[in-house]
Amino acid sequence: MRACRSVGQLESALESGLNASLTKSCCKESAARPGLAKESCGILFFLFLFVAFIEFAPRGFALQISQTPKEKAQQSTNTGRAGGAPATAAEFDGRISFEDLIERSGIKFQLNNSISPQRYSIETMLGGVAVFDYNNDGLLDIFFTNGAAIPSLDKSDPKFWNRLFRNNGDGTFTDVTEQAGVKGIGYSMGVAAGDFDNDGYADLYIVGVDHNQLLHNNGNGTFTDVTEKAGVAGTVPGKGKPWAVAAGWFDYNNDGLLDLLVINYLDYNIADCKLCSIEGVRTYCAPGNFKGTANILYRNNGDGTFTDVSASSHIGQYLGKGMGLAFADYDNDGYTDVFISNDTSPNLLLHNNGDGTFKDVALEAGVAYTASGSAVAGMGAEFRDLNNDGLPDIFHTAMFGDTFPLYKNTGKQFDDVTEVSGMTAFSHRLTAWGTGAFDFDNDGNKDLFTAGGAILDNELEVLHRPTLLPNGLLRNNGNFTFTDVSAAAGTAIVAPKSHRGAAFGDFNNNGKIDIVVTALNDRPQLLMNTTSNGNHWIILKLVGTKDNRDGLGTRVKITTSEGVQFNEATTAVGYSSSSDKRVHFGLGKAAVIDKIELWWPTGSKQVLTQVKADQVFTVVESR
Ligand SMILES: [Ca+2]
Ligand SMILES: [Ca+2]
Ligand SMILES: [Ca+2]
Ligand SMILES: [Ca+2]
Repeated sequence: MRACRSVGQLESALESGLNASLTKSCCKESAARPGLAKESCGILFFLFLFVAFIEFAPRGFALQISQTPKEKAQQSTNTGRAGGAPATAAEFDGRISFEDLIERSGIKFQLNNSISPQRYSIETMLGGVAVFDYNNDGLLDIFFTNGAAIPSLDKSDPKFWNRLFRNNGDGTFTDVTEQAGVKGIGYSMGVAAGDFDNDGYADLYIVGVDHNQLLHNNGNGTFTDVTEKAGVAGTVPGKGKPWAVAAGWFDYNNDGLLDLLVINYLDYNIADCKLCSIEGVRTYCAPGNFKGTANILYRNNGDGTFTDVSASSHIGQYLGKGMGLAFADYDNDGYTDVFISNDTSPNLLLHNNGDGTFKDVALEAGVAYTASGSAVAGMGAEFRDLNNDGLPDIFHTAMFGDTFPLYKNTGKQFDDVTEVSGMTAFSHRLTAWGTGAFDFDNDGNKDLFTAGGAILDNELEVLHRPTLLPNGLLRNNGNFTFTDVSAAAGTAIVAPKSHRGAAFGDFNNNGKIDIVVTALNDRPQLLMNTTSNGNHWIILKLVGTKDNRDGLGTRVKITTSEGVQFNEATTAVGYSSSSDKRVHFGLGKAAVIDKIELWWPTGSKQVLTQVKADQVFTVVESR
């Protein structure tokens, strides 16, 4: 969050007038509309692929397919769409497309930030969303964080409750907030789902301005607040409870137990916080008006309690203004590392030394600043291998004028490839929060999604730029270049809103990654992936036995007739949000995976061969 860095930036912003991105998107959309002949051609091609799939689908594989009945039912009855709506011709030309099905989903949630004339700064930072299966029926459910009254930070009015929606498997969801006991307390921001006690049920950690909360999943549809017993209230000695925006689960010491990293934002107290104006108009303060804070690392003791190891791990010595959090073992030494995008202060790349300590190597690795030496307004973060060379790369969103930095992992350091990748042209006039790298068209290359929205709710008045911004969709061309396909991906992608958090997962188990996006003082978007190109896919559900039950931190390599791909099991993706733990791969034309190699965090390697495509496949860690 940054209102403006300098008078010069403000002046250039004023000169620039209205953000051209919306106009650009609209023009491209009309120019890109396919003609009838192309649509007909696409339909015939799809039919050919469908017949070919039926004819040549491989049979009789040795490995057992492990799916829940609902997963099987979903796949057999739903070949591409939620809600059972008929396919439109536009879906058959193979391009990435999404449709917002929130209206028919039954999800009545509205993200309520309780905006006040004082503009206390916290209002613009909401909110996160988690995509996880809380009741283990094979269907991804959705949890939203929510605000509270201001300045009391009281959540007793139902319009401020956090909300849990159960996926019914037919495109609709049921609000189970009250029965589950997950209304929450205080002004909530981020959420992280993870099974911290390895009982097979995903638990929730929620962070916020004044309260963090650990909710244990009881396995019967209810949750119990165990924050106090577990010792994870999010307080810092001598500092009280800092304003936290994100958290993530990972096993930093490879003992089979998920540990918890809490990302704190600013040294802030609503009772005496600074209030700011631009040219006499009250608006949100730039982060430069506040000090940064330390983050918190909690080590899981395995008995329902955690120990604050921020000091001994050295995590606590690195101050920042943390926004985005993402995990990956970027140097393949078997220990999960941490990337944190900071708001107007240098990013952190915390190398896991394997002895319980971390060292910030962002500067020497080349990810602290952009190529021009700037510490930009880091927002949501992603840490995934974008060119399938086995080395996880780094991407994060930022604000208008920054461009969104993209860093290619060369094995020795990271190269800033923002300009040559096409990211500058796409993003230099955009502001975005949530992000994620997923293969939306199942062609074997992970694409990028960005959730757009200006930082100020009165951006138009004070900076002469629109407050509501479109989302962005970038198709990965496979050679570290990306093509902006937002306008062609459907009106839901480019619909301007104050988008914030985004979480990713396959809600109807059809192999295409869907997205849920929050928007300030608005309904969320339920972006169902309607891409139709006949490409194959697999979703791996990892079950750790020696390792953490969710398998988070497991590195996965697959080999098919089309080459090799890499991914890693993580739920910490983007901004304030938590995505499906299952590992997805698009397979292109390959209907079989010749080899799946898994490196579990505690050190064992597992190899599977000849696995059939187009299924949710459970991999239990071999003992
Ligand atoms: Ca479920
Ligand atoms: Ca659990
Ligand atoms: Ca590592
Ligand atoms: Ca792709």
